[in-house]
Amino acid sequence: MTKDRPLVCFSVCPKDCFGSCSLEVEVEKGKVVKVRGNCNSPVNQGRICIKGKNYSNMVYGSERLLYPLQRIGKRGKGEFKRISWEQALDTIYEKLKNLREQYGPESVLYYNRFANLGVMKNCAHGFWYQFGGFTSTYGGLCDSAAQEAINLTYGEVKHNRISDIENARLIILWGSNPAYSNIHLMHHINKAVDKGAKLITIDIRENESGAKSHLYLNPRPGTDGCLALGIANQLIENNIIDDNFIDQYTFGFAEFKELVKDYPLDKVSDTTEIPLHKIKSIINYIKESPEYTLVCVMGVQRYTNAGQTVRAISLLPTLTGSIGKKGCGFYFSDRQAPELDWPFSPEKPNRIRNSIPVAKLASELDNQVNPPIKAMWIEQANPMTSNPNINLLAQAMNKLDLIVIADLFLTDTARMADIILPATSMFEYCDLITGYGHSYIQLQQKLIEPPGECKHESEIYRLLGKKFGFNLDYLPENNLDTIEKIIGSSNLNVDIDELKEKPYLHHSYQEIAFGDLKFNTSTQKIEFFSQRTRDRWDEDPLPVYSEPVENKYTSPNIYSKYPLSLISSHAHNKMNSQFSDMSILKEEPFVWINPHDAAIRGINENDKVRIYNERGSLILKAILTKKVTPGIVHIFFGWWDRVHQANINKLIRDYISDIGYGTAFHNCLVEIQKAK
Ligand SMILES: Nc1nc2c(c(=O)[nH]1)N[C@H]1C(S)=C(S)[C@@H](COP(=O)(O)OP(=O)(O)OC[C@H]3O[C@@H](n4cnc5c(=O)[nH]c(N)nc54)[C@H](O)[C@@H]3O)O[C@H]1N2
Ligand SMILES: Nc1nc2c(c(=O)[nH]1)N[C@H]1C(S)=C(S)[C@@H](COP(=O)(O)OP(=O)(O)OC[C@H]3O[C@@H](n4cnc5c(=O)[nH]c(N)nc54)[C@H](O)[C@@H]3O)O[C@H]1N2
Ligand SMILES: [Mo]
Repeated sequence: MTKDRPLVCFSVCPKDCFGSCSLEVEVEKGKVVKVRGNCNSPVNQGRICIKGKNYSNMVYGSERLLYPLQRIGKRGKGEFKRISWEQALDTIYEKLKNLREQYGPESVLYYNRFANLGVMKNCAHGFWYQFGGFTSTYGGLCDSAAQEAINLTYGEVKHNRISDIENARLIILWGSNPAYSNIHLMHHINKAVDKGAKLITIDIRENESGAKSHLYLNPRPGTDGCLALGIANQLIENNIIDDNFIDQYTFGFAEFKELVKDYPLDKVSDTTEIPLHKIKSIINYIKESPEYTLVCVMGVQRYTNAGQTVRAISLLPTLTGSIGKKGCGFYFSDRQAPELDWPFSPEKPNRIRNSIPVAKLASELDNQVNPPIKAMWIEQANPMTSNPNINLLAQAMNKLDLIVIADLFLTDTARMADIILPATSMFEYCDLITGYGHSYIQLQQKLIEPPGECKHESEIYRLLGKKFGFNLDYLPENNLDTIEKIIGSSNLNVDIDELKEKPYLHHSYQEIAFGDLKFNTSTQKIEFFSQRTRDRWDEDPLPVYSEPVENKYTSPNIYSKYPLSLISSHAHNKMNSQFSDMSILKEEPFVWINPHDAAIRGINENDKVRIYNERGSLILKAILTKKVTPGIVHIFFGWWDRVHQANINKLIRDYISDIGYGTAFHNCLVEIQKAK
């Protein structure tokens, strides 16, 4: 072996994504020089996305924060000076201690989301529990509405091993764009289609996954629940159902059958604005292949009617008995891996105030009383880009006494902070990763030392905990000993050395989800009728359709000024709001608009356009395309204000979903004009 040959190590991408790709990383002289997919891993067989390939630029790029910073100018102006860790932590210690004394621990909002999926994120518990409490958020920006809806209906959120989709004869992609968001699933979908499977796409636009579709349905945004009930009605009327399966494994079918009678074809076509013949066509496809796979991900559940919509859609495969078998099923996400234990928790204080739905952070932050929120600690999150109603959120954050953020980059949120703490990248700490696109547990290895003065959260909390005199046993260091203890207390039948070589699958894993036909709902059956939906959410036990907010029917006054629906999707070159600032992936922000809508506004291809409503306005480049129907404008989510002046969440109000406290990002009306 020559002296300079790079070391090849295995790890995993911890990003909040379906992929959770196994990585092969080349390290040379203590630096990451190349990142590729691990060809021998059952997770990705070498596949990796464009961001993954560019991770070394993320680690070493000039945008990376390397030292603690303190704000010097006005908040939000982005003027900072370099300070030492000692200065940063002393300042934070003094302020937090005083706020706790004066207002109580609940005056601090601890805000953490899911930039990374690892269990080491729990290291914050040890600090905040010993702090005596805090305020936290509940619900989600991502999938909480759908998760809860599926739990209410099936008892668990899981699906077959993704390669099983190759056995499908019919695949319906509903509000999902795996070509961008779940490349492994897309790989198997493509193989299925090459083998002759039929593909149907249901999306408000021509998305990147539907190119090979045999049928395309474009519902009016947020009307998918109505479409699902209409399809159910047709399947039942035409006896394209599996009576035995329904009898044995479901609850409440008689009531459901009555409900769907209210959704005849012509009414469904009117409501969804899908031509009648196309709805008939999907019924025919299901008639030909009653055992089929339905993939339904986030698109349909970013509306105020999210939970009932997902309940209605998820029940369709049940009607034809497409559950618990090869080559069919309902796919949302696969959460079969056991939840990992965190064996270092001190006693939970009784002053944890769980009072802010994250969907409504912008309007609720400033509404908390006894005590009000005075400080915000933010890690693994970029609320000033990724949460709705940003201008309002900025106003509320501007009133705070202290904002601390740990991040790798000077994000829109970091720009609001008083103290910025430089955090570690995925190659600079170890962790255990459980994903949601598959059920493997994988070891993330520490491969290099952090650059500059970057520190992992566990170290930040240990240093700050020392100042407070906290018990450091509850603030474990980030190392393999800690990981080993987590493996032990989580009863995983695997050790670190095995995990270094390959991903781990728990013995309870089902290749074919629900293959045992056991359902963990209150009736132990798949629930058409869900009493829990009423008890927990005060919603109809049946998945009834209701019009979402902010559209031509529910808000005619807003619609008369802002007649276009703004829909945002996740981008191939970003991970939520991450990588927007990386020069190599940087681009001019653009909006898709139908040529008809453009023409009546005198807008031409590549024109700069102002897109606005009463909450805000931004300038983007117009792309004229029939991929969106008239009445809809489409933007990829994640551009920042600081880099692109194109933060679309300025335009979006903070609406919450019916079930699961989700965020209804897609209920948003705007207008567009040529920019002056
Ligand atoms: N490359 C990449 N991968 C990612 C991410 C990323 O940012 N970039 N993010 C990860 C995360 S956190 C998530 S949550 C997932 C998201 O994964 P997906 O759910 O696949 O992504 P989205 O882009 O939110 O939405 C999917 C589709 O829903 C459509 N849609 C919107 N509204 C409606 C509607 O009313 N009806 C119908 N039928 N369709 C509608 C959109 O046009 C879009 O094509 O991806 C994960 N993977
Ligand atoms: N309009 C619109 N808004 C959306 C969506 C949409 O479709 N449309 N999608 C929503 C969805 S599905 C999601 S999941 C949310 C995502 O919203 P967030 O969970 O806030 O995620 P990100 O925007 O990716 O921000 C994560 C931040 O954590 C930082 N980070 C990365 N690694 C580390 C680390 O190890 N330590 C620390 N301290 N920081 C780290 C990153 O640099 C980044 O700034 O956005 C939601 N917002
Ligand atoms: Mo998400």
